[in-house]
Amino acid sequence: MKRALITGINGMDGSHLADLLLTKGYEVYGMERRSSSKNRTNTGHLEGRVTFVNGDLTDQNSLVRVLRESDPDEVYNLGAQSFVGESWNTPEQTGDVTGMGCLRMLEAIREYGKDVKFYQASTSEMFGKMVENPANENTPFYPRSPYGVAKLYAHWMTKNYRESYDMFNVSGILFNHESERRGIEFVTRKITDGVAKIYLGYEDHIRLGNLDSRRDWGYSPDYVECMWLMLQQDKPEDFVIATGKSHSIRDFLDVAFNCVGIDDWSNYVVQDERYMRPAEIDVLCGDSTKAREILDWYPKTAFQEMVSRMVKKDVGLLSD
Ligand code: F7E
Repeated sequence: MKRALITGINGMDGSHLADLLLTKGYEVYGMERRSSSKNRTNTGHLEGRVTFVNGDLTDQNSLVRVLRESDPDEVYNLGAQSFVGESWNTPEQTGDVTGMGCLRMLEAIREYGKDVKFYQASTSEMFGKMVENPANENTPFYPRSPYGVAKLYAHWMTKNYRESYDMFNVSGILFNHESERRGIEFVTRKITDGVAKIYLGYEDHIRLGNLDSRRDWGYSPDYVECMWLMLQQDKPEDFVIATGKSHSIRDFLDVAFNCVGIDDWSNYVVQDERYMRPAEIDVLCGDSTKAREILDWYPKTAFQEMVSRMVKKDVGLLSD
């Protein structure tokens, strides 16, 4: 039986990846920080099936301990300060967890000394102000946030340790991906939660920032499959994972409001300066031809289907 360690187990991707690996017969270990109030909203259903271990990406020795406890064949580094907007408020902490945290895990694996395959959660935020559209594995990077810069450091460290120490390290450069388990601070879930509240009569508007930015949005359960596939290859390589289609926040609003029978949402959305970013990425769009050719991966869930699932889930949660 293979053993996997997932950092960031309680996040959206961590919980979907754990679900997937359990169906494949893995013994799954999930790393979380010790805290008095556990955030197991996404992982409550995994209690008893996943072994939760205490560790912190800002504490080198805790990572070595976690590796000894879990003795993994595969490590998926999904832990991060992952909210781009927050990274301007806490740039140093973002650099420490999101950038240095990856280096610490790579060092811990070296120290541990056994053959461990390593997956790093790289991101389309590294392309930032895209110099080529759609972006592929050879497109130059131009991050636009402290988060994007920290992720780029982690990305290059993953590659550097692969080349320096012959480690099986891969980076998945994933474009935006969402699901019913997305945190409420991200725009997609903020919208689906807001639409559900308006539909049920709890609120009368949603406050948002820039409505014109465009993102290439896929569905998280489809995307975690790539993480696993990348570690099953003979050769460690990096892959761009995307749908190849970009939609604006306005498009997202159209579909989400449409799910509850509202065609014109203009009276329900208020633009608020507080949610504007110091530097914005206008458009992100990715080309995952390499993943299709080598991993035989393609996105299964359409944009409309994903939005509709998220709205339905939020209406259900608020109606309970
Ligand atoms: O913003 C705009 C905002 O916070 C998307 C993370 O998973 O994907 C995610 O990062 C867009 C931006 O996600 C609001 O300005 C407008 O243009 O949902 P988001 P993100 O920044 O794209 C990448 C790939 C990651 O790696 C990240 O970890 O939506 N926007 N109004 C807003 N965004 C938020 N959060 N809130 C608003 O009210």
